[in-house]
Amino acid sequence: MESSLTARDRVGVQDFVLLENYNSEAAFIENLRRRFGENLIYTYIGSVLVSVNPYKELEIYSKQQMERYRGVSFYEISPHIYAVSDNTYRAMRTERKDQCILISGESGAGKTEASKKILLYYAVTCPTNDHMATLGDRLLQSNPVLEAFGNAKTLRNDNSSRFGKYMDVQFDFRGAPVGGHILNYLLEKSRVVHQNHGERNFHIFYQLLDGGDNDLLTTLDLERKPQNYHYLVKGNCPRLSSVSDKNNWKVVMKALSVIGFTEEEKLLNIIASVLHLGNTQFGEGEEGETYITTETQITNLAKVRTMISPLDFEQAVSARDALAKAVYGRTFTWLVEKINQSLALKDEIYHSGKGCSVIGLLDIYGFEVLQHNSFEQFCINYCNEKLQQLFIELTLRSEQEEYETEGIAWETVQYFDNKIICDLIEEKHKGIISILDEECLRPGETCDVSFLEKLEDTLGGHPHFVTHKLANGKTRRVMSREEFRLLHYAGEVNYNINGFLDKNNDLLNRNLKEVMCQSDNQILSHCFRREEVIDQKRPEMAATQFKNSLTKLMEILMSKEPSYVRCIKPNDAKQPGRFDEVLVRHQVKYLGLMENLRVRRAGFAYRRRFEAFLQRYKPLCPETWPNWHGRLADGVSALVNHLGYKAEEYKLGRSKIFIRFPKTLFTTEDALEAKKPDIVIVIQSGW
Ligand code: AD9
Ligand code: MG
Repeated sequence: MESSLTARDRVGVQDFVLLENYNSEAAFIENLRRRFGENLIYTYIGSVLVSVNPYKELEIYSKQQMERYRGVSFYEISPHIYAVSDNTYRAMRTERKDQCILISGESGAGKTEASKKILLYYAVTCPTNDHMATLGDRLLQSNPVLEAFGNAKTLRNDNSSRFGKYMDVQFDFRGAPVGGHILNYLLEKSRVVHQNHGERNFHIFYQLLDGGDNDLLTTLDLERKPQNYHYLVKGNCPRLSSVSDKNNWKVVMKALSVIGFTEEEKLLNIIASVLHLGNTQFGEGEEGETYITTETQITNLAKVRTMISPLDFEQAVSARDALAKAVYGRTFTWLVEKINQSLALKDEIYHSGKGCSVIGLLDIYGFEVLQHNSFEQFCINYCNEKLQQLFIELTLRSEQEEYETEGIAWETVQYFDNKIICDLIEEKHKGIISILDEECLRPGETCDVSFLEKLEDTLGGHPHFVTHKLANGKTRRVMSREEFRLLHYAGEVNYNINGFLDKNNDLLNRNLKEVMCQSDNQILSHCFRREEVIDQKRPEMAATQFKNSLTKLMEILMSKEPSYVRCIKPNDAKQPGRFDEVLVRHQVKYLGLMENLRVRRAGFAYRRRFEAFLQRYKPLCPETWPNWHGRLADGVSALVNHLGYKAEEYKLGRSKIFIRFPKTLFTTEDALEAKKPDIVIVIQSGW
């Protein structure tokens, strides 16, 4: 604990519950800023870890650091992602209850880095199981592979995850990692065919072109320059200063081999085909029919098979793009399946009857507000609403439960319940997703505009829904006629409806599916099943699929004991040492950190188990020093009486002491600090 007054002034408090004025947002941010200035990027709110992205390498992740955190109580040592990793692990071991760590924060805030550090901690510090000695490596190596295929450079993050990821790590009865399983959510497929200015396509394309050797590129008939490929030039950003595509290519190829992958050739063929597909140009015939004008592309594409169909020009372009998206998206899902096979728990462990426990890691896209927000942002922000709801429910519930088990009266806390926004989006028949599905299915002329009208008819008057028509000039920002605005818990977002129906439909020309089924490339024939072509039933629409997968995810998370890491991005320039207060304040607000702190401090700033409290402060009281032999509660009583705590300053629960004001604790800490030389002398003289 950073105890002396001067240190506290300089580096702030390491747990926000110790802030004198816990209702003040300014004090909260000042505390973050001070700590950030000292490279102390981690701070607690009770057991929640707040992390500020340093945008530079800090020397705090070494093996020695891991050792420092092993088996050490949360509060004895400075806050760290390793402390959360270790505490979660120990809770799983001692309580035999499955755990999960939920990492949230906006794009670029450090979620993926945090999840990698947690995984590294387990891979390095946990015992190994003889059967699964390499599992730790495979768990770690799944990251570069998934990042190559699922991450991209965006304006906000040079390595932005464009899919959501939930990973279970399974441990055997001895605490060794023995298996893993990944669930992936909604890859942003539209990026395959289009990128906004300053952004890139998925990393793998550039890695292949930059890192693949000459023979490989010749076989795939690819040229080195990304500029030669339509699908790679939309963002006008072929290279990144912060990333070496060539080195990463090597890393990814090595990772694939650690995972035990044998289908590189087929996989790269698909990646190359997507590029060739993007370069396929169409011409218009005399009778309006479309023909393909680029011969080389067709020869190449024939390797995965393709065909010509009577479509007009626009239809042909959109069918081509739909095919590219489908091929890439399904290949990504296939890749996740492959990784899962490699991480799968071995039968002999599964059937050993000794039971496994699980730690789940959730690293999912953060709340996004762009200049132009579309269907993808709608889904991403909906997901964040759900996670916020879970967070509120679980933190409140666990606080209440703790008060009850300790026999201390619960004091109600006011907070904003975002259920109303979740309902607005997901409610059956009346919610935005239902209305969107209905519009997609309605026969006759439907379009994005009719969808917007339907939304206005059904949802007009909802306090969190606004459109140009409904706004009546009352809104702060002028809205276009093609937008609807949602007042999310994290702020207002305008969604442009163009493309909503198409993206939700996610339809692929049946003939194209048929061709893919027949492909000689086994990955493709696996991804496009014959049954799908024969089956006349319409598959679920994209938003509904996403909603259902989120419902399942919430069930998984609810069944586990959660820990939280809340990530904050200090500036938009991706630079070290810059702390933009306005930006941080916004995140503190929408991550609900002030509410979190209020809930945590409802009544009491600080709580500690009797034995931990006694152990730390026993030198301050002759009755408890050097050892207390009676009941723990009596020892704590004797101690606080001696220290002169007044009745209103604290309460004794069944196993913990609850202290109302930080000041009380600081005074005690300062007394301990002042006493230290004496204690050292006592210890040295062999007491
Ligand atoms: V997104 O929603 O996937 O776009 P994330 O995942 O929250 O986003 P990410 O973890 O990718 O962000 O972090 C962005 C960049 O910040 C990284 O590439 C690092 O350069 C940098 N970063 C993040 N955390 C740390 C850290 N603990 N130490 C050093 C960091 N650098
Ligand atoms: Mg990420």
